Amino acid sequence: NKHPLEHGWTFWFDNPNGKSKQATWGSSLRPVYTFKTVEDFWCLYNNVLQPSHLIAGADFHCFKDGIEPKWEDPRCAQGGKWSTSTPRGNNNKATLDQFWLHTLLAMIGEQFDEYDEVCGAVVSVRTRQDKIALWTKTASNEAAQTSIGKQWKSVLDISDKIGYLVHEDARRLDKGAKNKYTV
Ligand code: M7G
Repeated sequence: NKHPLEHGWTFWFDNPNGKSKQATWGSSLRPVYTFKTVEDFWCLYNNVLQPSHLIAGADFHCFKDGIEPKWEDPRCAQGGKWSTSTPRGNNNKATLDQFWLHTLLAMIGEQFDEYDEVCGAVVSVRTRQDKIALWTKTASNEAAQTSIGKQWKSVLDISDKIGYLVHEDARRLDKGAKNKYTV
């Protein structure tokens, strides 16, 4: 008897070898696995889903079933993301795996008070600095977002400030976009 989760969740993978400056963003982004039970989550996680298995340039996305990990998805379009990068150093990869696992467990266990606001999470392996982000639905809802941001920091056990970037600002201003909230 498997233990069902509140929602199904889908893992998406973006093949960095398929990326080029000319290619349209997201053209190599594909849903790869959907899980609906605790047991299936662990099976996937243990076999494939640790970020330390990824090569530089790759991302894992884990989103609520039915939500695409794109600004363009109607559930994401008015939203934004909290993000943090892992500290440099020897334990970098272990820390990234731990951040990712703790984020996934908090999401699929619906641990956030405003769990309905959560769309999904993204981990990005980059040569300079790895990063992880938590996407939420309604950027204008400051109370919900700051509550999620604070809870996420406690899930990750970090005390450094984290910022919330609105997708629409990222879309319009790219690297010039500024955080809307910090906690
Ligand atoms: P990034 O999220 O800043 O991180 O994305 P990265 O550089 O470490 O990969 C870089 C660029 O990809 C952005 O400036 C956009 O041009 C594009 N991009 C990223 N996302 C998440 C989206 C998206 O959801 N939709 C579209 N159309 N472009 C995106």
